[in-house]
Amino acid sequence: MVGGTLDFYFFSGPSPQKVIEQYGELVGFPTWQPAWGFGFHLCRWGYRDVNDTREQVTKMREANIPLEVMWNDIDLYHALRDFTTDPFSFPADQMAAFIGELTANQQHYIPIVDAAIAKLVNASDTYDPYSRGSELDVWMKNPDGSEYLGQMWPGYTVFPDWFANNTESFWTDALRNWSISGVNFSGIWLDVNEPSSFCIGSCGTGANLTAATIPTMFFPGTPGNLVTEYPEGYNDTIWGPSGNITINGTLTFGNHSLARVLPKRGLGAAVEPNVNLNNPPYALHNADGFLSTHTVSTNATHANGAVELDTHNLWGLMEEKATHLGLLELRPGKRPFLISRSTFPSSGKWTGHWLGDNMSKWRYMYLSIQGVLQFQLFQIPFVGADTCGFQGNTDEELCNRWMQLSAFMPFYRNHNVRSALSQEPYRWDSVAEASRTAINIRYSLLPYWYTLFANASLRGTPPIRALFFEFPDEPELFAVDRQYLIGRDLLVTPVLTPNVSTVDGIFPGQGRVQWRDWYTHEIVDAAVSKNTTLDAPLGHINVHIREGSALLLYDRPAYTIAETRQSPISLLVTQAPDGYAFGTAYLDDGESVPPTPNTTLTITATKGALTICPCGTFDVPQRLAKVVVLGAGPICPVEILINGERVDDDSDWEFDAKLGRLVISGVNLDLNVHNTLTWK
Ligand code: MIG
Repeated sequence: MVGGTLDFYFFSGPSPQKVIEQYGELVGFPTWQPAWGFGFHLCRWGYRDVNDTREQVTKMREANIPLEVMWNDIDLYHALRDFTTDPFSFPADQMAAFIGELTANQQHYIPIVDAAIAKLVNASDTYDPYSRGSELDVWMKNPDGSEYLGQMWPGYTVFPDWFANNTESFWTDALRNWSISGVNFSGIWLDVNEPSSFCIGSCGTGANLTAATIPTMFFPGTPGNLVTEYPEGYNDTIWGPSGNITINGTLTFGNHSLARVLPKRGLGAAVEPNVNLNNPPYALHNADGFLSTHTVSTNATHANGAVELDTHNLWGLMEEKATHLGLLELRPGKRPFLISRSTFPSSGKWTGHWLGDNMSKWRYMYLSIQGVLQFQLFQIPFVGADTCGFQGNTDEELCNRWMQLSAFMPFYRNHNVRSALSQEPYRWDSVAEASRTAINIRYSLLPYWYTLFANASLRGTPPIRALFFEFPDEPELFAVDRQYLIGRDLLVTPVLTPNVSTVDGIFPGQGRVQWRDWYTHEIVDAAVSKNTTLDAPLGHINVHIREGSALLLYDRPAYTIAETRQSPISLLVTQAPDGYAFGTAYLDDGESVPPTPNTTLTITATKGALTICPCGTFDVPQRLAKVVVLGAGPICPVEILINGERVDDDSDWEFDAKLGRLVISGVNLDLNVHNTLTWK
């Protein structure tokens, strides 16, 4: 914002997490995500037609890499217009059939919706959303009351005015008509809703409409705009144009600079008596010059008389709200799924977010961690980066590491720019394998993710945490931005540089907290208050479990979220040296808008005992099949009791003295009742 009256709120905390929760109480807690939203999403700009899109779904299945949601970018559109399908490459009947196949396989489809609406180019042109919107008077205006003209991919455009009376119902109708006509989407991707416009300010009234179409030569991959970049350290001559690693590259990481030279800002603007809307005092200090560059002009006017100068940041927020409410109307009672580019305080009530056009660079994979952490502060916790990178070409090694990192982020989508090297995870064997490994862990952890997001929606608790959120008294953690926590209990230490097979990470707790390796269950021999070097060969992401945790898991993660949710349940309990462990798991049907029946399981451990206590009205269909207790030792138990009854068959449990690991597998318990396990 560049002016206006500023109200300041102070949040007393005292802990970092309390501050975030208190901010959430002010701006609104995040919307509930449907369970399927936590699946893996695949997208790119440049899928040529329905068959090209379908082929991705098939190839993912053949490679046995779980695909939950298939997306299309603006390739889908006819003449690049919103709410259409290209009659040749994406005919509506073929789209309906394709989405039908996805639905039959319990998969989902998401299309893009651009902010600008194409204006008719001549009298014989037909485009219903424009005509209908004009009838209902829902477009933004110039100060003189005439229609405000912008320019986007389809040519000259108008923009919905979310302050006008009919705009929400107009928008819902447009979504409904599109959905009925063949694009039966499960969710919506809101792009360019800052909103973007190619003209610098208004394109002016009386412009030549037919001449306005943006030449597709502006698209990446066309002459003059070729995609030629590769990740740092990429060796073009040795690796060839496939992005495959054939030998280790030369390390050039660290040369990349993001810094721009900013001009000095002038003083004295505030004393101007009358604000010039198009050249106001306190222009943005972003080195891009005119405030309206590539967005709607600051003097564009809304139905209530408000001007863009004062409401610019609300455009995306109001579009998100309208889209969320529209989806609710289309599918009453079902949680709307939205991903949006523009956000503002309280956007999290309506939508999730992706971090926008990043580059296929190691540096941007690293930056994605702080991006996701920032959006936890903003109460828009369902967020993720374009995995494997958007601009430029990726390569095998970067995509391998990134597919693994994003599997431990809330929103998990691989997205690519038009004409860059294909980067679907099946394209390289090592990336396919790394993805299967990481997605398998992600899906087994779904109950944990789901519980963290329930706590976000109920009280604003951030699901992803900087290390110092959990350990605020350890100053050595304040600057850590290459690791993060998922909830309280999982520490992620990804590789963020090329050509390495180890990674350095710090283990919080200053030696008082034990951390165990996710894969081996071994306790890490961690240095106190400084980095420990961990093995991290390609295809392996380090994840560690905090002592005192009790994680509810799906024992048999499957191809889709719906199938995974049928899985029997297992418990992974990591006792602290005094026997303590605690965790909760929030369970419901995964799709209904709360209030909806739900049950919270509270899992508590003490020395030699574990209780699982249900509270709520949701009937938990899955049974508890397995319990793993780490730190149950050091002495092998002689007797195990489940709800007071002795487990007689020795093959139903085993004990590993070195890990202090007790595995009880012969379990088949109803989670709707109170259960107790004891061992001695
Ligand atoms: O002007 O729809 O950030 O994800 O692929 C570019 C094409 C418009 C910007 C989005 C990007 C998307 C692209 N869009």
